[in-house]
Amino acid sequence: MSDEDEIILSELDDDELVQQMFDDLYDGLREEIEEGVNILLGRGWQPYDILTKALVGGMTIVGNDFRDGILFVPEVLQAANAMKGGMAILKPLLVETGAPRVGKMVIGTVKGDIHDIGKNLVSMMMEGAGFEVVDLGINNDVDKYLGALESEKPDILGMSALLTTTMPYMKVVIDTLVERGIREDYTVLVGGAPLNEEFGRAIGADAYCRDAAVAVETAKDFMARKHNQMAAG
Ligand code: B1M
Repeated sequence: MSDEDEIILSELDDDELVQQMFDDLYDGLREEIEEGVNILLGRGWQPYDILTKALVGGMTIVGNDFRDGILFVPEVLQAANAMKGGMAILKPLLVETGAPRVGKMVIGTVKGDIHDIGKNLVSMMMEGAGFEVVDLGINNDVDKYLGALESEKPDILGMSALLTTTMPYMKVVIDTLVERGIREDYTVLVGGAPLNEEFGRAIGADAYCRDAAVAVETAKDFMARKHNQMAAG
């Protein structure tokens, strides 16, 4: 592309810019994504709207072409890297709400699974809603979860899985909590693209969360119930 053809992001209107960000995310252009996020912030967009409309929207297109064999792992990794660049700018803005601490959550992606974008988004949104979040990262076996529950004493255990082959591991963790007699000590929330409500129920989770916003609302509901029970008891 010649210099004359170069797209100046700041000269695009909002719709054009979001479309261009879809293309830039697809092409794994981290700096352009960061610039796009900053431009939208400068235009008064809410961080959550940038996250869901520009970044998650773009990642959905990447996901479809990955599924259809048009994109491959290296390209998707670059797209994920570009997405993380945008998320890093938004994180402090989503987290700095001044909300009072409402509870504590330990969250991690299950064993065998290295997808972390959705989990990171959930962590950010939970922190923004006033939860203290301990993020265990990816590829967590049952001992990692149990160790963190023991040392962190959270109200909520969150688990993420993006693969049909790794989602059954959530049941391994929940069954172990039952065996140890500590299942009732925690609210267990699960999420990830291949899950659904039925799966959440079948493995004995308290709730399946379709997205990060639902995770926040569900977590708040469970905390309110817990406080009511404590007040009554
Ligand atoms: Co992967 N991958 N991937 N991948 N990847 C999927 C998941 C896939 C659906 C793509 C496809 O075929 N269409 C497919 C899974 C098929 C299946 O099992 N049904 C797949 C595959 C097959 C694989 C590999 C096996 C590919 C290979 O090697 N041949 C491999 C597996 C590696 C492993 O984990 N062992 C692999 C690798 C990768 C990359 C490393 C390249 C990269 C991950 C980079 C990273 O995360 N750092 C990657 C990516 C990026 C994807 C897609 C394209 C995007 C996932 C994503 O980040 N979405 C994905 C396609 C898709 O999902 N459409 C795909 C954006 C994110 C915001 O959404 O993660 O759904 P999501 O999170 C949401 C909700 O689900 C929910 O809230 C989030 C925010 O709203 N949520 C929770 C998630 N976790 C939660 C936890 C909670 C609550 C809510 O707890 C309380």
